[in-house]
Amino acid sequence: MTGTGFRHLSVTLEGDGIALVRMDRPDKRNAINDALIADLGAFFGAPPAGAKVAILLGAGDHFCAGLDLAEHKERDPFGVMHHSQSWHRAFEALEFGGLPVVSVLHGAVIGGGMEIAMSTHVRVAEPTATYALPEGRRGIFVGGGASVRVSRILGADRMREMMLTGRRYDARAGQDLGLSHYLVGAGEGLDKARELARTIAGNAPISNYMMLTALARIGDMAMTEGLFAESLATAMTQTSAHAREGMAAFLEKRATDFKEES
Ligand code: 1HE
Repeated sequence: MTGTGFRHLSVTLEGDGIALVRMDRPDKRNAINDALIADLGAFFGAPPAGAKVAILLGAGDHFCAGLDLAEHKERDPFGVMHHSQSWHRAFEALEFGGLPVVSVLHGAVIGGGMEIAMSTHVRVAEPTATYALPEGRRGIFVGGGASVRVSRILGADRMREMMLTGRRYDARAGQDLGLSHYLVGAGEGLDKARELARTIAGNAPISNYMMLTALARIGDMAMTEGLFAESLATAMTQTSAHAREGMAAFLEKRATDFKEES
């Protein structure tokens, strides 16, 4: 199945419930304009029925070159606030919408491209991947969530140094720093992403849902609240039909058969 109605995304629903979501502006290095943000928000806000996992990638030689500097228009502070928040809404839908997302990172993972990438749950990098936050050179600031999501991974100290000096991290350094979870050979990213997506799709849907919606939020809480929220999440999960099926399948030495729960 191929999705329609998007301006800069091409979507294919493969077998096994894997949705291939490709940012499709290779001539502009998949730079993010308002239409692409709207497409990402629309897809991840309402993923197609049957999608269990998404793989997000960029067409051509780059994942994403960040904010579209050509379509960038001057706005008043209110306008910039709305624009930044439109990115936040799209990437919130991506991170917390309930659909696990595996990204394939290659070439430029720059500025807003890094902000999208760090919203994805599992990141596979190829050797060409380059990470940078050149906002300081352009006279702007991050506005798509990097101060939170990149900081969580690198720490505010390292992110600040990266922005101040314009440092670029290559794929090896990115892997060592946690910007990617897997570093594979040239051209091997999509195969690895499919392998990981199939594993994720085999988990109980309710467990995946809790991992996506609870863990990052619990990480933001103080210990008492975090432990309480964990107990609530486990109470929801462990009393589900998926838990009964998952544990029974193990004890009966058979494959699991997870049905969608209401
Ligand atoms: C673009 C963009 C873009 C390419 N906006 N048009 N992002 C940046 O500062 C990154 C800017 N881009 C680059 O550094 C380079 O383009 C790349 C390293 C990504 C790729 O280099 P290369 O040699 O493969 O391509 P190119 O020749 O530089 O670009 C090809 C075309 O894509 C060219 O257009 P053309 O009409 O001349 O063919 C470029 O203008 C166009 N292009 N990147 C618009 N970003 C919410 S805040 C987020 C803030 C940010 O994201 S700041 C980071 C912005």
